[in-house]
Amino acid sequence: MPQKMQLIGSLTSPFVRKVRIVAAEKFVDYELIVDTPWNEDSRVPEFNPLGKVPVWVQEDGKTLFDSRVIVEYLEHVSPVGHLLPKDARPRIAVKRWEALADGICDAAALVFVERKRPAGKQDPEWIARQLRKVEAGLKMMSDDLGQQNWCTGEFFCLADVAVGCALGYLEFRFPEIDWRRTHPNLSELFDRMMQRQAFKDTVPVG
Ligand code: GSF
Repeated sequence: MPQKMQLIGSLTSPFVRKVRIVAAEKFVDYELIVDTPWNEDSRVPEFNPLGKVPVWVQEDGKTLFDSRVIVEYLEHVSPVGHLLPKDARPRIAVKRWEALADGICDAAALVFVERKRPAGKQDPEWIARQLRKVEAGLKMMSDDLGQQNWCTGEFFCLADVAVGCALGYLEFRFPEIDWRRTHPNLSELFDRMMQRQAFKDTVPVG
């Protein structure tokens, strides 16, 4: 008996949020298994040897990671709510936006982890290096968005989902980074996205 598809993830991860939003926008039904990889009793390593969330479990039990692979899979299994163009050039442009947004999340997550270490063991230069990546990434996002309604122009797509998850993660974990003031166009884009039910339903908690 095939099982229901499952998403294993935490309620704070921007990468998990990206998958939750894509699944919701494409009406893909699945069971959310909440598991924080940092917890001692986390079962994530049983599904992903890299120990990271999100992990997607298909009906036949086969697992998928990372978030970029999972969203490609979701685009393939559900014929509605296309979020990834089929033609190479526009598709690559969307994946580049996703790489930029995910890269900001990677750098921010490294700061979050470093700040959980005892104060005396934290490396301020390492933190400063990661925060420079976040700031430079935000500037490129803002420059590339310009005054368009959505990241790639006319229509909402995966690029906007990834950017929205990155901005929402910064708002949640790094309130001291005032991206809304330095990049008003990103602020308008984020508020536009927050009107969508999939974004409302996945605001980071905890
Ligand atoms: C990144 C996932 C990730 O870093 C993806 O899915 O796109 N390239 C991957 N997940 C973090 C949680 S969070 O910061 O979003 C994670 O699971 N970290 C646990 C660990 O052991 O690094």
